[in-house]
Amino acid sequence: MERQALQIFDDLPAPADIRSEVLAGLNSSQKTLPAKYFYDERGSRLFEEITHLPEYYLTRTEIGLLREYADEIAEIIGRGSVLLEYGSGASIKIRLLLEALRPQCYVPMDISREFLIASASRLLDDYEWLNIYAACVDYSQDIALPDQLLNAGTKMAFFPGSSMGNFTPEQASDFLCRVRSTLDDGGYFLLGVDLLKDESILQAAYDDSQGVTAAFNKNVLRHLNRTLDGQFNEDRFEHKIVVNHLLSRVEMHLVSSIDQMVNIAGNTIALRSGETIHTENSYKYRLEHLIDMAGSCGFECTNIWTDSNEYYALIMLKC
Ligand code: AVI
Repeated sequence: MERQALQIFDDLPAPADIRSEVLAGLNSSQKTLPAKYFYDERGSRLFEEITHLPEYYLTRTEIGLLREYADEIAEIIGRGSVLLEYGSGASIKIRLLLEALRPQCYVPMDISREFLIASASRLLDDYEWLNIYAACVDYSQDIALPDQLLNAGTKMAFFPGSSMGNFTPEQASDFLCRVRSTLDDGGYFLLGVDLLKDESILQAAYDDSQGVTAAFNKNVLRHLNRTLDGQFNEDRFEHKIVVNHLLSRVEMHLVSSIDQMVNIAGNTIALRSGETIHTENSYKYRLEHLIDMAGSCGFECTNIWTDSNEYYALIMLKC
């Protein structure tokens, strides 16, 4: 591909889709909001802060694994690949692979446009040889990346941070199959997943002592106030975590602290005191289960790298 340091591709859902998705969730018997709406610019910054919290073991464990195994990963993939990252955020982790992999093109995909472009620009300053094709997309839905990119060589998809844990098992399976069809035969998928563990560790990781996760949870209300002309008052909600053993997931909720009526997108939503809006699921995986799911989409697992506590795993899948 010809060198053009930064290209930008936009394919975000139209505001009408956001409105109907949000109203459908708020009108269900268990109120819900899609977790992807945490991530406006402030939400992305708060999530960055979470990743540095002592209780949030996921990021530092994954970074440790990437540092330790970057060369091994590069030996498997080779140089000159097209490197696709789903949910690239601040594009920090990819830095641990870039020198070893030397891809011909890096394709960060994220829903937060400001964050995506700022992160891509910082990468270009630091890696003058790098081509970046920044895609502002909702990767939980179908994405049509241009053929010029998809036909350019071996592709490796990277989905770190246990972000797949924020999908339901059905969404995770659909996602794996969509990545498989984007990659073609010969492609690779490096996936970071959080593993099942003790409740106390999970509870602390999602309800930290500094209240950063609480602020992140409430940020979804601010974001929707701005995007859909809403009137949520975040002081009337409490952050709550439920470790759901039956479903192997940590749930985040916002609990209404009073009976209240909230206007949003031209509708009025009634909340009783104590009623919750379910804002996020973080599924925790068993390795065998994940490998089975990937296998049913046509992936073969070639490598598993875990830390000494077996809290977290990096998994290499081959098409
Ligand atoms: C992005 N995602 C994998 C995080 C998680 O752990 O589920 C989001 C998060 N929610 C609360 N803390 C962090």
